[in-house]
Amino acid sequence: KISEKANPEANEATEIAGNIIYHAKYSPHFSPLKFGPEQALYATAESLRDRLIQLWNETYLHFHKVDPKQTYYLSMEYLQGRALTNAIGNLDLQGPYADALRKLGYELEEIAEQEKDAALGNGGLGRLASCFLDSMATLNLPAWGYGLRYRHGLFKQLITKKGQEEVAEDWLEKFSPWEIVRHDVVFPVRFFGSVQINPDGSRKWVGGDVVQALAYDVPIPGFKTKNTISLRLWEAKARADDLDLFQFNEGEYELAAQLHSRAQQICTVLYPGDATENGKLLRLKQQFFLCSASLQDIISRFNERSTGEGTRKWSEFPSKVAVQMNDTHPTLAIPELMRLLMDDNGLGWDEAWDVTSKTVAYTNHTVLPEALEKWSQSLMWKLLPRHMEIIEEIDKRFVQTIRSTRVDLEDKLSSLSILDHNPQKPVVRMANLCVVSSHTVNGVAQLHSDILKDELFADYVSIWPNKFQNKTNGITPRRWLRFCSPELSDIITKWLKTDKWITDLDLLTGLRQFADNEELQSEWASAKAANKQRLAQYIERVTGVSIDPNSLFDIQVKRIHEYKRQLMNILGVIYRFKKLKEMKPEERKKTTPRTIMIGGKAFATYTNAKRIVKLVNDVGDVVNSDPEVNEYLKVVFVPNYNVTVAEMLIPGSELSQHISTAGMEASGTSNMKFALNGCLIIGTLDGANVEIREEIGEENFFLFGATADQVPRLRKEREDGLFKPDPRFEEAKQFAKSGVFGTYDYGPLLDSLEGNTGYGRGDYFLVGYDFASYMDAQAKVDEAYKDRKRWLKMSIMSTAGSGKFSSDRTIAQYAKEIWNIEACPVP
Ligand code: DL6
Repeated sequence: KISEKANPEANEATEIAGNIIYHAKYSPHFSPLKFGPEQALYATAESLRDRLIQLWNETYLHFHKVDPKQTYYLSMEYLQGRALTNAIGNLDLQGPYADALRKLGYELEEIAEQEKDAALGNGGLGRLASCFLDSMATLNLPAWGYGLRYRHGLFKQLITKKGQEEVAEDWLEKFSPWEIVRHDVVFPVRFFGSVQINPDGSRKWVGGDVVQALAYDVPIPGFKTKNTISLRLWEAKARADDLDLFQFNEGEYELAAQLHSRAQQICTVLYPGDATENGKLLRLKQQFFLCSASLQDIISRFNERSTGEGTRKWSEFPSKVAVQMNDTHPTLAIPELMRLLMDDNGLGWDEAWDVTSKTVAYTNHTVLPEALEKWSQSLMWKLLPRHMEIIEEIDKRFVQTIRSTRVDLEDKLSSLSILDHNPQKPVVRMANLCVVSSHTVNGVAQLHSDILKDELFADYVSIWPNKFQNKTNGITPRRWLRFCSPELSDIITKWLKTDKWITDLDLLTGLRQFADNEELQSEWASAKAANKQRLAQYIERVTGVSIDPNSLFDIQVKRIHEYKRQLMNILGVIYRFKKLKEMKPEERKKTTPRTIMIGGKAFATYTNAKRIVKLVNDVGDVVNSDPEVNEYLKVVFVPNYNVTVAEMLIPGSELSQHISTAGMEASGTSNMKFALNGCLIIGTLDGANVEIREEIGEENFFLFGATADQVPRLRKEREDGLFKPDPRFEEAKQFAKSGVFGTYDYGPLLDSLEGNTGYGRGDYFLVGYDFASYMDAQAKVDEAYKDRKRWLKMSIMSTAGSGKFSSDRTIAQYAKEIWNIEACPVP
């Protein structure tokens, strides 16, 4: 007792332990009398939740009182990962929680490992949204996220003899302690139906199906601040009286509950397959559901925060609300806001348009043509008849304006308009709707924003030169360094003599002056070694492959896509394996031992991506069991790549591959996480790689490959048969086809690297062209790794140059240059 009085942390730990026990007893989710690790996780999370609720309430009340302009971030995806360690870290309660759990017989890490990832995303776009929320809260910005509460996320990836298999994600199978259901926040969302014209000429959307959107708030704590914001996730529900009791009692159970079942489908999975008409309809429903529920909520908050002098003027709306559309998925926010303003609130077209276009902004995340969404007009008329009327009117007015002001663009109008009237396939082009309606459009790295301005949206730039901006992506330094690599973080804090870098990442440049310092280098090497050791244990646990912690850890983790060129990576591995096999034992001993880890999910219907996963696994099986070679080379496919796996891989990485065809990766964000953790990059001049290389210094980056402006010419040459492949490329392909890696037919995959396949033109992604310079760069990596001092210096310089890539910087720029919002710290 005496020592606790003298030590406030010990006091706090005792209090927390008491609170954990209280929750284990009185907020039970399991049978009583058991306090295993799982029970401890839920009780610990609930004790934190108490604090988060308190902070959330204070934040909400404060925003309500101050009534600042608020941003709403609309995103179909969030990749939140685990929340426990993050909440404890952001609330600065690491010590007390670790002590409290120790009193109860547990280590904090052991309990944290019980938690499942909240996996409501697919890849970089979703993780970016989650990093942004962390920064919004940390910067005390009045900003919120809106998304959907998918019960089964995207999918869980299993690796079997067949390659990738998908099973439903089970993060919500038991209860999630992090969400607070708001039974009073429910909005009706309509689908189908028809448009009724009232006697006064106004229009109303009536009939159809109506489902209820119920709000679940996930509190997002800022780092060392009281401000705690919301990720508000919508769940779709039918009402009790939607159940047809008569039919039910007649034994027609499915028919009786069809509205319930249709509502349930909406939040079942993220990106349901869209090859069928049903699949397309469901995706469109999901998008509209997110937009409609969120906008009704935003409008009701706008009215609620009225100063008490009667209802607010709608013209004030853009000075109180900013809506950011994360890619085109939430585009329906535009016609839905127009509809709510006109049909439900009586505004005229001009007034509603003025409000809408001053409120919404759009971030583009890809230039890949197949990812630029287009919805069939007939599907839209069926599901959203009123919205189609509004979209037609927006398009008509846009076309009229251009016709009367820009005759020079007349022949461009067919591609600039929102509606594509191609009789074979009339569609709505969502990106065009976004550009026409938004006050600001941004890309996510300088190169990508330049491509948007110079190519994809060039004609729009000539109409609205000031509409287009760049906002280079960023990552939160809390999750991606402080919490996932405490060892390296402590070293950084020690050498910088401050931990302020956690919220002011530019301070990392202070490490540059010590990059040659032997003491720092040795501490740096031991932190890296500890992280590698931890990673090696993890890999053995999940794959059964034992890897050498002294080998060079080389990692490529991201969604599997042909433009990201995991195929080039594995062809390089195949070539390396062949050469190692051909070497004499004494020659092999001189090589740099490497462990190559590749991870990522292939979209369930993307055949070539799944073939790549299979190839990596097959190559791994052969290489890892080859007694001559496996001391020098190991190949591991890391299954079910997600945020938690990334938190294990990234701190233990030494080299990471960001090798997309130049011009195709909008930004990339894992490149930033790796660089921040002192991992060197082998990469092309693509996306944010360009800026990372500028910041960390070209001598610290293994560059190769064609540049974005060379790509069209090279594709043409490839098509015209003018390309002379490097012999190493041919040798690797032939070896891959030779049957060494099993009986699976890799012909169709490898043939996409030549001939008229893939996108209709052979080797669209230029693997063949870039392979030679890729292999040369890999040889430079091997040499550099042999020089330990040089490598460590490069590693320190990578971290030191990563300050620009904090999502705090990105979000501060969005706040100032797009949203026009200011910090609103809770006192
Ligand atoms: O901006 C976040 C993230 C970028 O870092 C990636 O480069 C980009 O591919 C990704 N874009 C998407 C959009 N859909 N597709 N494809 O996920 O956004």
